[in-house]
Amino acid sequence: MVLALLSKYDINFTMNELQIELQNTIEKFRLAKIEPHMEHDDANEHFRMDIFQEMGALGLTGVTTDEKYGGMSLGYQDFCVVLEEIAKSSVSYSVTVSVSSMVQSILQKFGTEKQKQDYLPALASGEEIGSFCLSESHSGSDAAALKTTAKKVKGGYNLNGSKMWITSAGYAKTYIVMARTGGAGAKGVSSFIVRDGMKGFSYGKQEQKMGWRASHTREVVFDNCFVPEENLLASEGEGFKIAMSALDRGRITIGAIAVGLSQRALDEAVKYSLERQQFNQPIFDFQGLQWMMADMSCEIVASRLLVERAAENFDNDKIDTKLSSMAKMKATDTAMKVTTDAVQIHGGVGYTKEYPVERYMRDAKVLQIVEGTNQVQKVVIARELKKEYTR
Ligand code: COS
Repeated sequence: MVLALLSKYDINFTMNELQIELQNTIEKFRLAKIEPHMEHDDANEHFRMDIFQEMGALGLTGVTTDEKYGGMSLGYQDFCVVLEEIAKSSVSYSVTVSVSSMVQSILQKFGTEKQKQDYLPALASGEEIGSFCLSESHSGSDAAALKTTAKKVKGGYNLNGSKMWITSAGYAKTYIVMARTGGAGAKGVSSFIVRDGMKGFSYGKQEQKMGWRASHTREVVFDNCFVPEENLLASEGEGFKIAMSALDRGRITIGAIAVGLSQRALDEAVKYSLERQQFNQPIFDFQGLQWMMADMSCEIVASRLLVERAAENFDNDKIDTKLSSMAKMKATDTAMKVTTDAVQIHGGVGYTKEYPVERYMRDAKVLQIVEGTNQVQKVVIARELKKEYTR
């Protein structure tokens, strides 16, 4: 079976036994449970909580969370294998898992014991989803300019403002919200745990998106939303650093999702080009197409190795902001290029909904934008370079 062999060749040479087992389990699951719905759910912007909860039952929704709180206590290299495999069928579900896990990583790193016990088990088990709220209408790349305020009042804080483009908003239950408790800039930002159903917390418009259509993206609104003191994470003024350090991890996981998407697009392109005949031969036999697919394959392997190395550093407690940004940028630019080429190789039908590659191309675009645009990644990489060279 050409497709399966291709899909696994590139990856197996660096995977350990546990990762191979994880990949096999997820492959069976995604082909049986996710793949059959994707066409319909993409067309109808439909998210299925039961799929997420089934992934939870397999342990996939709390991979890096401590066993003590119901997670699998695995590393980021293992988590990348998980996300990559889910993304081969659905970027939407892979992203939902990734963002919910980023929320868990924040709670695990910065939460008090009580906060961990209160929120982690439901998130790790997949019973609930977590959401990360940093961006606002006027502060996307310039995250430290956020305007949502958290005013100190008796027993807690009153939140006012709104957050934009929030993944899973509406069906997530736990939201990590960055809001301003102090003056202008990064040092005035704090992080809070906000729960669905809190008074003054509501949902704004749901975005109509080009891709990631089975995952909802929505505005969240705070109108005198009272958040008790015990929901502050770490201490006042730490919020921006909490968000940035979470993004160091999140960017690696977006890279892993991009690798899975790219691999699937290559699988489909090779399969189609071996079947499609023109001028009395499979179009695969034309050197022009062979070179395209050779380049696609090479870029995917390079991206995967970069993502793996970034994840390995995290697993070894070597926080490497520069490598996270490199992995995100390289893997997502690769996904955009590879999915575009996959459409090209399919020709006219590639542009129609008869084949899934048009969805892959739409899903790829936003990977270059979320968790910091790839232009922001270059800013981060350049700043780290400057630090290294002027130390
Ligand atoms: N980990 C921990 N702390 C970090 C950090 C990181 N990765 N990056 C920055 N910080 C700290 C800095 O050390 C600094 O603290 P000190 O003043 O105590 O040294 C503080 O945070 C402010 O950092 P900086 O001055 O670099 O902030 P800038 O306003 O210049 O912003 C960028 C930097 C552009 C890199 C940041 O705003 C960014 O990443 N923007 C993109 C936002 C994003 O990804 N949004 C997506 C939301 S989720 S879809």
